[in-house]
Amino acid sequence: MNHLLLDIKYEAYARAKIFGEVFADRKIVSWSDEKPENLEGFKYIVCWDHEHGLPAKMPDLEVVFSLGAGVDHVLSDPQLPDVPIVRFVDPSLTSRMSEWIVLQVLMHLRQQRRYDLQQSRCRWQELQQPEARELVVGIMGMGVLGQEAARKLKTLGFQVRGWSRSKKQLDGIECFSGAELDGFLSGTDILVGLLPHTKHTTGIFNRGLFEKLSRLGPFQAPVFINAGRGKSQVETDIVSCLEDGTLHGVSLDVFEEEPLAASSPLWGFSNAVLTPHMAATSDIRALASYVHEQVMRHEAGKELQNLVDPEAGY
Ligand code: NDP
Ligand code: OXD
Repeated sequence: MNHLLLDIKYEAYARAKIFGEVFADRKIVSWSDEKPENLEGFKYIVCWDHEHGLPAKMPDLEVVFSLGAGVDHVLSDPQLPDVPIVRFVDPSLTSRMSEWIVLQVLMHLRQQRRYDLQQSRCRWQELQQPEARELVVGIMGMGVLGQEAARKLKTLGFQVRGWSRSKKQLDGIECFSGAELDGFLSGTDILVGLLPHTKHTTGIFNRGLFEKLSRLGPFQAPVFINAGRGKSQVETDIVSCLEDGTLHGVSLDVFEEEPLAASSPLWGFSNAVLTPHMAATSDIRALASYVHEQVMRHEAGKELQNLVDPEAGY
C-alpha cells in the first residue's frame, strides 16, 4: 500500500527502473509512462517540474520529494497539498556543484576564455596573471552548496565571503547577512549566486546590484557566476553590463527561461560561459537511495531530513 509515484520527466523509464531496484518491495509508477485513474495507496511522490494538480489527486499522500536541491518547481503548484516536502541533499550533488563553481572561478582567474580566443587565432601571447589571494569571491547563498564551494575556494587561496539570510560563523570566511548586502558587494570581485528562487530573490542579480560590486580587483571589473536559479537574474541587465564593461565576464548555468533561446544575445559574448543547467545534476541512484532512507525513517516514526519551509520558499 505504500506506493511511490514518480513524475520526474527526463529519462523517466530508466529512472523508474533504478527506483524499482532500490524499492524492490514497492509498487513504483512513473507518471510519464502510466497514468492510473486511482491513486489510492500512493504515499509518496518524487518529482521534478511535475504536472500541477497531480499531488492533490493523491488521497493518501504523505511526503513530496524533490528530485533536486531546489524546490521552486514544487512550490509553484497552486494546488500543492499541505504535506512535508523533502529536498535532495547529498554529497554527490554538493561535490558536483563545488566542482562547477571552482572551475568557473578558475576559468576567469586564469583568463581561459581569452586564451581560447588566442588559440583560435594561432596567437602566442602571455597575459598578466593575478594570484588567487588577490581576489575576493563573494557567495550569495551560504547553504549546503554555498558553504562547500566557499571551503574549496578558500583552500585554493581566494579570499572568501558569504551572504545569507541568517548570519553564519565559518572559519576563515567573512560572513554577512540580510541588510549587510551593500558592504558584502562593495568588497567582492567575483560574485557567485547560489540562492534559491523565492519571492525575495526574484531578479536580485540586476544592474543596480552589479554596479555595487568592487572595481578595484585585478581585472578592474567584477565577474558574475550563477548556478542558483535563472529567475534570480535579469538577463537584459547582464547583457548591457557585459556590453558597457560593468561586468568583466559571466558564467551562467541557469536562465530566466530554459532552455535558453537561440536568439539570446548571451550566446554571442566570448567572456560569457554558458552551460545547460548541469552544474549539479542529481545522480538518480544516489537520489533513489536517499528517498529510500527517508521513507524508512518516516515509516519508523523518525523525523524526515532536509525539510523545506514553504513560507520561506526553500
Ligand atoms: P540551501 O537551502 O541549503 O541554502 C540556501 C541559501 O540561500 C541559505 O544560505 C539561505 O540563507 C540563503 N537565502 C535564501 N533566501 C535568501 C534571502 N532572501 N536573502 C539572503 N539569503 C537567502 O540550498 P542549497 O545550498 O542546497 O541550494 C541552493 C540552490 O542552488 C537551490 O535552491 C537551487 O536553486 C540551486 N541548485 C542549482 C543546481 C544546478 O545544477 N544549477 C543544482 C542544485 C541546486 P539561510 O542560510 O539564512 O537560510
Ligand atoms: C536542483 C537543480 O535544484 O538541479 O537540484 O537545479
